[in-house]
Amino acid sequence: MNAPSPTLTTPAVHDAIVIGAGFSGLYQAHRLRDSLHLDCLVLEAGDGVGGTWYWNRYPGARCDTESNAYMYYFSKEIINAWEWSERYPQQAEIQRYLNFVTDQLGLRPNIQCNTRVQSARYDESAQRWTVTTDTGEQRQCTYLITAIGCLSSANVPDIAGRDTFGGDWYHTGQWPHEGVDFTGKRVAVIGTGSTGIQAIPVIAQQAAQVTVFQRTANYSIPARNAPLTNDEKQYAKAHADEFRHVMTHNTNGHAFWIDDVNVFDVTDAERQAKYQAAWDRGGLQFRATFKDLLTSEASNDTAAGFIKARILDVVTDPQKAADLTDFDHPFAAKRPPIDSQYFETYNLPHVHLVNLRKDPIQQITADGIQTESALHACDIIVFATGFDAMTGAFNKIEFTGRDGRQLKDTWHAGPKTYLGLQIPGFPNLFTITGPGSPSVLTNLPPQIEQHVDWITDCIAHMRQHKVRTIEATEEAADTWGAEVNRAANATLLAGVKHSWYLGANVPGKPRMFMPYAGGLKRYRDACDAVAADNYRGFEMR
Ligand code: FAD
Ligand code: NA7
Repeated sequence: MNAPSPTLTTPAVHDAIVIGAGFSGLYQAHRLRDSLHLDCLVLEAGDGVGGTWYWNRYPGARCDTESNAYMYYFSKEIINAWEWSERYPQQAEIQRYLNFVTDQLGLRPNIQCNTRVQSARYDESAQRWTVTTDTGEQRQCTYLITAIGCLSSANVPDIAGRDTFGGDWYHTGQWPHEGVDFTGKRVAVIGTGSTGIQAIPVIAQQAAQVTVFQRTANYSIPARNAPLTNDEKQYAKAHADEFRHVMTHNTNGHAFWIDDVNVFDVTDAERQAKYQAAWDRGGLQFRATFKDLLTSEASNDTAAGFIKARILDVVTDPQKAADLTDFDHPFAAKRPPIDSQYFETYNLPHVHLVNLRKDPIQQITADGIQTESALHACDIIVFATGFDAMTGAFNKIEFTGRDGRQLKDTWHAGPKTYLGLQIPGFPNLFTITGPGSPSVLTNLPPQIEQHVDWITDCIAHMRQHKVRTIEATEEAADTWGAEVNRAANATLLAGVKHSWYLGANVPGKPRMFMPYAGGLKRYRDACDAVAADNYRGFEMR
């Protein structure tokens, strides 16, 4: 879908430029334009709005967050005008939702699609950013806001021989808009994260043969997706304020609380009953059964054991069952997937599993994937290999800040931010869901609203006090970095050394725990306290 480009009369100098037209960019543009009355332009690489839900069109793509929590809550009008059809919305439905919001807010004239920002340079004398796009166009602005997504830079592993493959290959995050026909095809799927786990059962319904290449065995909880009943739809609207309250006052941004009880506070029988009830209900809420699941290994072992037993109940082939449950990390210490018939799919005779820990990939040949023990012939390879998370989209833009400093140098040893909102040396550059914010560890829409509201209030404050520039100090960023480390080390998450939360999935990427694991409520309180204390840790000039 083509969004109209601004006309030639659009001035080349804007108050604000927002990069990206997903959940973040759309809401940010609305707030800057409609609350602060700024001239705001959104530049988007894709041919339409939607961000993640514009790009990730692989079979089975849907949200793991329940629909009543995967939406904006800032407008009652929008809440009441939109209706989700399923417990977990599919990609196409979320994309429709974001187009609907774009139209409701009348944002299209402010969005220029098919425009990838290549560089952004700060001019200290003019106190402006100059943004250069892939069309060679330059635009300037006082405030530059990145809404470029924490999972928007595809990670396609550079496996030897990839370019010699005679069939077609696709990455799930760059899926062709016309779709892929798997009928009669032999399909190789590399990766068993949330995406692979969603895609594999759907691909298996069409393909003649599916071979899954698993590097790390993954836990998964049944999603138990279903159409929403009219009662459920009405309940969600009638209780919107309550949902919003829960989502903004808990750790994870979802519309449920984490149970305030530890694993060993209950008897074995009570614990099993709680796990079983959560398993039967399905979804990410399984993680909320006990409050110490992510802080105590012994407690986590009980959940891991429960899940393993359920998988063994399902998978009939003993070798597949052993490989699928050969876990090497605590439950939910990496992003926990939820699924529809994932483990059941391995009972189909045309679905095979290769355990890469025992039989690593050597190369891709013209005919398929060669592991140590065999050539797995295929017609299509699907890379469900995830993303260069949190910093990947930043590294694709050449940011030059004050004194000519380059972002890639500043982040040489890992990302450094203050509250995940600003980077020392880069005045008036704001980052939505940047590294150092909770980002991928929480449900994202409520966090995005919080970031955008904070940034908007900050810019309003600057204008009210005739402040031209704001910049995080090095000291504030260092102190916040220490807090991000402390929060990670208080959980089991930081101990999983091969996790993408630490950048371990991308060769050569500095290892640093990037998201803030202290929870959304604590994070919001920290941001509010900084603002209330006259933007402590920022220099305003
Ligand atoms: P994005 O949606 O990633 O949008 C960023 C936009 O910026 C993109 O459109 C991109 O094209 C554009 N862009 C990037 N760089 C440039 C550039 N240089 N120039 C111009 N444009 C640029 N989150 C949840 O909370 N719950 C879920 O269940 C969930 N499921 C997910 C499933 C998948 C498959 C993926 C990939 C992510 C999922 N997420 C989920 C995370 C999801 O990314 C966020 O929920 C949300 O969509 C992020 O919105 P955003 O606007 O911040 O970023
Ligand atoms: P993930 O969670 O990063 O999963 C990627 C999968 O691909 C995971 O199983 C990886 O194994 C595997 N992988 C990555 N690189 C390779 C190579 N080189 N060889 C073999 N296997 C590889 O990405 P998803 O897209 O599933 O999910 C990301 C987010 O999107 C998630 O938060 C949801 O919100 C949706 P590993 O575990 O690294 O050993």
